[in-house]
Amino acid sequence: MKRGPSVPVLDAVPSYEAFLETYLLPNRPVVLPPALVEAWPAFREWASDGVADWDTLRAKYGEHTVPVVITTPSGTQHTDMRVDKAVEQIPAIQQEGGSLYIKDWHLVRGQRGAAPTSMPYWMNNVTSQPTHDCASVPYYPDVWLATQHDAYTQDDFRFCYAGTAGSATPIHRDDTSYSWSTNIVGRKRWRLFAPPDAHLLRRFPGRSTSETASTYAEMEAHRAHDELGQFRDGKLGWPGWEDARLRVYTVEQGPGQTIFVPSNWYHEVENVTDCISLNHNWCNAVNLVSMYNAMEQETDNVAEALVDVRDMMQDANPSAWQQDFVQVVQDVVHQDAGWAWDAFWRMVLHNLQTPPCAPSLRPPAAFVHQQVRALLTRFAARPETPWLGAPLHTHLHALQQLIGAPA
Ligand SMILES: O=C(O)CCC(=O)C(=O)O
Repeated sequence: MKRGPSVPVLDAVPSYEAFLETYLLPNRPVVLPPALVEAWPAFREWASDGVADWDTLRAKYGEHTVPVVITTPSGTQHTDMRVDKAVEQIPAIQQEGGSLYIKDWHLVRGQRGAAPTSMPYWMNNVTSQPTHDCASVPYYPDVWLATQHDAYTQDDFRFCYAGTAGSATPIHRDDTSYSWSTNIVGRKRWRLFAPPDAHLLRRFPGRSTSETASTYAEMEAHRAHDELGQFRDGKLGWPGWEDARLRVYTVEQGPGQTIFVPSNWYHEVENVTDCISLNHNWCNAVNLVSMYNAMEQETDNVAEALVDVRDMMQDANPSAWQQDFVQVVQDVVHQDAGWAWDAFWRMVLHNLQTPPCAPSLRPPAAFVHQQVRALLTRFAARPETPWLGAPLHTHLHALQQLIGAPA
């Protein structure tokens, strides 16, 4: 039996400094203990005798419309349906030997406007009720995406996953953001691949756009049939898998445990029993460079794809095409990625001007300023920067004032 690297599973909640130094800055995964979330209403309400309580979910949130994946021996179906309808189907699907998975459910957003006590968990920036106990979740407050989320994007990046035993999420990565996943009830098996091993998951390891391995089980089946490397039909398979399978980090997550999934780590999740979990994708100053790099890459890709549009604009208006072209590129980036430069810099400015939490729960200001200063310098050299609108330049100016960056 092969044994790969493992993810540390902590019995005690570390201090913020320890979390920052040992996991956040080095970008390493960790599993945190139930003590972090024991006060959450969901932790009491969503399990009955230690088993997922589907009836409670149906009674409380039945009218939410959610994405659902149903897998049966005859195939996999992706659909949107109400939570009550999904829950009603579970017995029949399980009898067929299948699974049902409610995924990417914006439960918190769906409860907006409802009483704070109807929230599945307590956070001062979700409920705006400072009296609620947010001290039990010491690291959650330093999140830059969710605070003021409506101001930056349409998304709140908070999800609930509720699935029956055997349901799974194939190998993927959450772009450059971090993820918290707190398992409220049930057991999940996680497999994670460190960023330097990402190429080993590619069908053609040297080509970053080639297909990514879909699931661990499927890759192992290829291996069992001697189909790694050269396929029977002559196509090259996944020659990297032989190494990837030895380097995979595996951990089983129990009820109440929270896994920190670092930025850019590919991962796969399998529900060993019926599971309900709460997730949150987020960023802060630590992975800001990664977020910036992704935005830069997306902007360059879109500009390159629109080169014909650029030429047409240039021909039509040789003296003043840049501003219009830059705006078109920003609009497309916004459509593709959910945000563009304006929202990125607004997010940075907002979180520097109004930090979401106390200094003891975020990296030192000198570190944050250094991260932002380096990005401002890079941004100043980008070809589109002079042509971006006045509001964005106002944000940049305010940031420069705040951190003393060169104008
Ligand atoms: O629990 C799952 O099925 C997927 C969760 C996930 O991929 C994440 O939190 O990043």
